[in-house]
Order: sequence, then C-alpha cells, then structure tokens
Amino acid sequence: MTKIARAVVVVTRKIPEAVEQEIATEFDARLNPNDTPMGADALQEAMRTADVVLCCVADKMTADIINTPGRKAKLLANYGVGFNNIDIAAAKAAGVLVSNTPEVLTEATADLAMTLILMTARRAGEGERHVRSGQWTGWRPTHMMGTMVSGKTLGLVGFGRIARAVTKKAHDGFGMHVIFHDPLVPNGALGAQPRASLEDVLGESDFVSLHCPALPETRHLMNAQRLGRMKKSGILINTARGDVVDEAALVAALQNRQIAGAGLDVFEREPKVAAELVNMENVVLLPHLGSATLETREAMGRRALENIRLFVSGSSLRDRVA
Ligand code: 8YV
Repeated sequence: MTKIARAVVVVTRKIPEAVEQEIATEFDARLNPNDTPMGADALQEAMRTADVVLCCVADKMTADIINTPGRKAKLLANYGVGFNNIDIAAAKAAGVLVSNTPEVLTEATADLAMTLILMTARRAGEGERHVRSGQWTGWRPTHMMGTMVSGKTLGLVGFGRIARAVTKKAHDGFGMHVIFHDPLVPNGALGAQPRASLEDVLGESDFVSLHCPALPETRHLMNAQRLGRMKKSGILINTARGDVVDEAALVAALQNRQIAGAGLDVFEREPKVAAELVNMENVVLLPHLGSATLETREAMGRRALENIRLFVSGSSLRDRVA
C-alpha cells in the first residue's frame, strides 16, 4: 500500500472532542460538529472526497455507497467492534479495506450487560418510573419484589471477549454459575462451563445473555422455538445486535409469559422499538449504550485513528476485518 500525504479523513458523526482534535492535527479532517446523521448522498460524497471514512454503527455502508462512481476512499475505519453496518462482501469486491475497534470497549459493554441483568431482575426501571410518577405510597413487605442475581445461572450465547469479561464480573463478583455455548470455543475458561448446544444453555439458565456478532447465520438466532426453550422465569439480555433476536417472537414470548423479562440495549430496527415492548414493565430498554462511556468512546476513536495512521503510512492495519 502506498503512503498518502495529508490524507482526507471524513468522520461521519461527532466523536469525543479530544480525538477529533488528534485527527484534525494529523490529517485533513472533515468533521461533523453538529452530529447531523449522514444520508446516502452524503455518504457517497464522503466516499468520493475522502481517503478514509471513519463511520459508525448507524451509517449503512451499502454496496451502492461502497461502489459510488468516482470513489476515492480505500478504508472504512468503523467506530465499533461490530461491523454489520458495512456490506463486507461489497467492500472486499471493491478492494476497500475495513477496520474495527475491538478490545477497547469490552469492559464497558460487559458492564452494561451486568447493568441490564441487575435492572431487569430487580425491576429497577419499573421502580424508578414508579417513584418519579409519584405513585409510591411507601415501603411494604411484598412491594415490587424482583428476583436474585447472585448465585443464579447465567447462560452466555457466544464466548468471545465481551462474554469473557461478563463471566469474570458475574462469576467472581456475583457468584453466578456461568455456562456458555460457542461453536468455536469447546473448552471452558474463567469459571465458565461449555455446553454442547445452545438449547442446553437456554434450558438451564436464569439469565441468557447474547454475545455473538450479527451475521447471516445468527440472524434471528433467538426465534420463537428457542425462546420457548428458556425457563418461564428466564430473562433475556441483549447487548450484541438486534438482528440476533426475532423481536416479534420476543414480544409474543413475553406477552404469553413464556419468559419472565428482557433487558435490551439493541434492537432489530434501531432506533425503532416494538410498541409492545415499550409498554411492558418487565422489560428494560436502553438506547444502545454498550460502549457509552467517555473513556471508552475516546479509546474507540484512538483505536480507529491507529488503524488510519497505519493505512496512510502504507502499513498493515491492526484491526482489519476486510
Ligand atoms: C458502538 C457497538 O457504540 O462497538 C459496537 O459494535 O455496538 C457500540 O459499541 C457502536 O458500534 C458505534 O458505532
């Protein structure tokens, strides 16, 4: 790869100031100070004017955008570990490189998974709304009783970096019995025990937490049949991707009390959320906050910047995914 002098870097969304300044110091940066979402036209213009596009989960980098006539961009530096917002096959075919930002958001996302487990189990969102609405009439022995987290069984779908970080928190911090199923990981680690099938995990777990990428083969992995394999007292947690869950089937499973609750940070049609979910008290809904800490978002920016530096200097990327 050839060196690029003063590369043009389009940053599609507003990212933490400190990182924007670093990018603007080193490159011809085209920032988005008003954080105006970029539509197809703007993304195509970016592909024509930039050497590198630093894009985010909300930017749908389709084949049409990647194959924009007169395209100049040769790297999509994705601001996130997941990259299902990018048509990877089209990028490969067009010779456009793709990088992501793994590792730096592992702990923050795992913390949020634990947050959803605790909020859903202990009805924290419900309680918060109850107090804010002025309905609370005072303590009573059976008021808003939740379910224990400590000592319960946590089932992980996928056993990658984030799932392992969750294991440490849940097992060491909450004394939870952790099991998992991951077709690529046969052996246990960190106190987590493997199960031969996803169904085994679903049937045994009090909490099922999803930690797999959004791929064609994981689309609607949690469908009606699998939701039906969970315990009636079971709680589903999703900090991975909305596509992994058939949201309509989840609504039905909750309405029919096939499962007891859900804690969701991601949704099939973000930012749209099924109206039925919005009206359920036994569901916690968060706006894709997995990595939403200043420290993490800055680290994600710096990780993307590291890949951009390597690219423009003609070196191999650190986090190449295509
Ligand atoms: C990011 C995420 O906030 O990293 C991911 O895959 O979902 C989040 O951490 C999001 O991707 C921003 O682009």
